[in-house]
Amino acid sequence: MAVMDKIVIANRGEIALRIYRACKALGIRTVAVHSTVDRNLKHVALADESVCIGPAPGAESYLNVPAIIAATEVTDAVAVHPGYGFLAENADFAERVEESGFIFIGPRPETIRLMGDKVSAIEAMKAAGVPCVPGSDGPLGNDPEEIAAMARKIGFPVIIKAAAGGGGRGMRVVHEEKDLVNALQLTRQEAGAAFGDDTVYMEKYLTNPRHIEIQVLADQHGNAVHLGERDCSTQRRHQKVIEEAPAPGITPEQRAEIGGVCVEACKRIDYRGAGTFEFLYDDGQFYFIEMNTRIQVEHPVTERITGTDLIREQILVAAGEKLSFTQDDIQIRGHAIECRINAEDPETFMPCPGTIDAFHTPGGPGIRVDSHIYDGYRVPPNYDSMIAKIIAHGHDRASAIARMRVALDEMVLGGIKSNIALHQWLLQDPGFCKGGFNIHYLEKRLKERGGAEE
Ligand code: MV4
Repeated sequence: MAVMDKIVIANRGEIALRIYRACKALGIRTVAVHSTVDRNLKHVALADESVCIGPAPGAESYLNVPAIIAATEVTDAVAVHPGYGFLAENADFAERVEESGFIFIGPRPETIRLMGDKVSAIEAMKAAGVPCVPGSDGPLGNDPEEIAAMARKIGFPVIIKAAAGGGGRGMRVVHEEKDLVNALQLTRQEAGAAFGDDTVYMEKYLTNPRHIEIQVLADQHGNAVHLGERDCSTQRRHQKVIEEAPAPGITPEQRAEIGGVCVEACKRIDYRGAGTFEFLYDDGQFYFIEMNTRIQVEHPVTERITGTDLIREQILVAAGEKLSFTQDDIQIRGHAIECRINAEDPETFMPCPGTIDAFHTPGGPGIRVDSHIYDGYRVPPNYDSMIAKIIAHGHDRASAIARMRVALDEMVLGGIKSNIALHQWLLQDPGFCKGGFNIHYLEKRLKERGGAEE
């Protein structure tokens, strides 16, 4: 008997296929819910059942809560897996799923809500002993003198962030006191317009940090483990381009310490499912900034170095199973790197949808390709431009990079533009190959290269 009878895959693309595969391996039947332009998706063909939930725009299909709930009801499914993006971190959706009598494969709605508000997330994490960036420790008021005094105490530069923001949306760096009040008002206005919540808070601005995140997994019986860290510093305009695990230079002692802190925090807030603690890492210290309550795009690098199947574990803990391993069972083996392959213009980075007329995946030792595309597949213009992820593993970082270079050279992707050349360029960049660079590195190198970056 399978742990669950039937799961609705409330997503599209590579992650929908990834969820389908995990369900299939567990003997769980699947329902693919899809938009009208997504009838040709690979997981739609493979799933036991499929339901069209609306037209192409995400707002009318993958974000259409009543349609997804109805599809779950009519197919007699027991659970919903939200993947990443779309409704994955929507507390109201998780609540609707549970109120309708289904299992939401993710944290409890209250936890999603707690972490969705960055002010309450930081407050909860600080109380749980997680190191945070020095800051306002709560929402900012409107007294200019009080705010100026706070900024002076924290020390310039500071950053004003929207409580409802996150992932790079709704924030502003302030270098001098004279710019403070104006920056605060602008950020407040933008937050109110964008999120319907104008709550803002202040942190010390770390000028050149790395972005390192800790993967956790918790069951519904009070057990939690961490699966080490990922370095996600290779990004452009808040879009990750390459992720890797473990993070270069992080010692086993540092990993055990910060990982242990995250595990304790999970227990303290009664966390359920997979999650990620996002940190800025600067001068040997970790500073918590946000928590992601979903499976992430880059989960395969963690799977590869820990030998786990995170989607499988998400499903098992959602079904009420106990974690099948302890912290001591988790060993970090080798190094893994992920390149996100996007259908985009290599110069302008603009999305470039179109029909794929040739596709050959790389392979060989240590290579994994997570992708839903195939020869003849048409990449629709309506969604994210990521069409594949290549994950390379090796006994160390250098061998993972060497294997990734071979894989990128081997990959054939015809009919559309892609960022494969960007990855090939980065993988021979001396600074990238050295490792341990900060979040501004890629943008700096692109600027030096000239062209797209003004
Ligand atoms: C910061 C920061 C520096 N200092 N907070 C951007 C995304 C959002 N998750 C938080 N972000 C940042 N918060 C303080 N106190 C710099 C960034 C930041 C960043 C963080 C992670 C990855 C890429 C980034 C790119 C620019 C800025």
